[in-house]
Amino acid sequence: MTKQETFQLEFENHVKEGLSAFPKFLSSKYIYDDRGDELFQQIMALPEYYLTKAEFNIVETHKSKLRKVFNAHGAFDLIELGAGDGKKTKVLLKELVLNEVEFTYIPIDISQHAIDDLTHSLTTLLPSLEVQGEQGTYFKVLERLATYNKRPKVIIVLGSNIGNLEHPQAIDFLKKIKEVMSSKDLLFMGFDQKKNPLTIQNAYADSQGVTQEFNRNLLHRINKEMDGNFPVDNFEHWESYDPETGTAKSFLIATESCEVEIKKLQLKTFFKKWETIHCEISQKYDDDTVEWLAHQSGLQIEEIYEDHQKLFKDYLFKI
Ligand code: AVI
Repeated sequence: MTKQETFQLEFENHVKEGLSAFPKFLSSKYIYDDRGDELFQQIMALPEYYLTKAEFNIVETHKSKLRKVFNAHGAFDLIELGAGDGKKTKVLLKELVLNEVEFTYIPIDISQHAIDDLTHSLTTLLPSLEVQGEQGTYFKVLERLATYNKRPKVIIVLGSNIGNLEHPQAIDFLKKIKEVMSSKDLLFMGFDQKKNPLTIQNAYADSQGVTQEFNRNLLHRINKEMDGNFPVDNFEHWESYDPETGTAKSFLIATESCEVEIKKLQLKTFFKKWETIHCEISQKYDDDTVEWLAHQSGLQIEEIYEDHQKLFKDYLFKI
């Protein structure tokens, strides 16, 4: 079975499970086809979605410090998990290249398309940069790199992607990264912070409805790829941020009762009016919570970087 076929089967099993459950759920992991990627790019450009701008500010402000920290043990591999379009990373890469630091940039992404686009744009922007894109799941590639590459590793995970995982899965994710790290390696990771609840609520319930379309893409994908008949326009996006737990939750809510048939799965499922599908969590953190996650995973916080509006933080970890 190809990687694509395995992923598709996983998606189908997930849909079967999530739509047969009570309450119903679907994972935001499956939003990202080409249309989903494009909608996420639009989200990152929204005035309300402060995360990208804040992390960009962190990288821009602290780039020279980061260069020194990353380069502390000489030549290294800069490994990025979930590279995307690399807009924030490009600031770091430029800083390293302009200062003639010896390193190889290794972006890892599940999408070969994303890797190819990024590599292509870097060839023009920074011709002397050594790029070695790797397509695949993070941990398989990381394990392989840890076995064959003996230079110190700096692993970067930007964008608070960890926030889309519940705490136990986040710990699992950090533990897996920790397993491939040795004493000279570093992990640099973004964690969106708890703040005025309204700022968070607005970031995930934008006035242009892009986040709604982003979530609805799950239903479009089911209709297209599994021969489903979701009346997509009858599902509205609802965001609910809990300032106590720091969890922002996304739902799609049926505004009319309906029966949905998904032929490929031989599944019929009924929605009552106002019934929900839980689609995503976007966890917000504080230093204590990140400290706890690090402790649970066998990592130590070495340094914390913050943007000028105090919205977002990147943490530097070692083992
Ligand atoms: C990818 N991830 C970190 C985004 C977030 O903020 O949770 C996904 C997203 N969902 C709605 N808007 C953005």
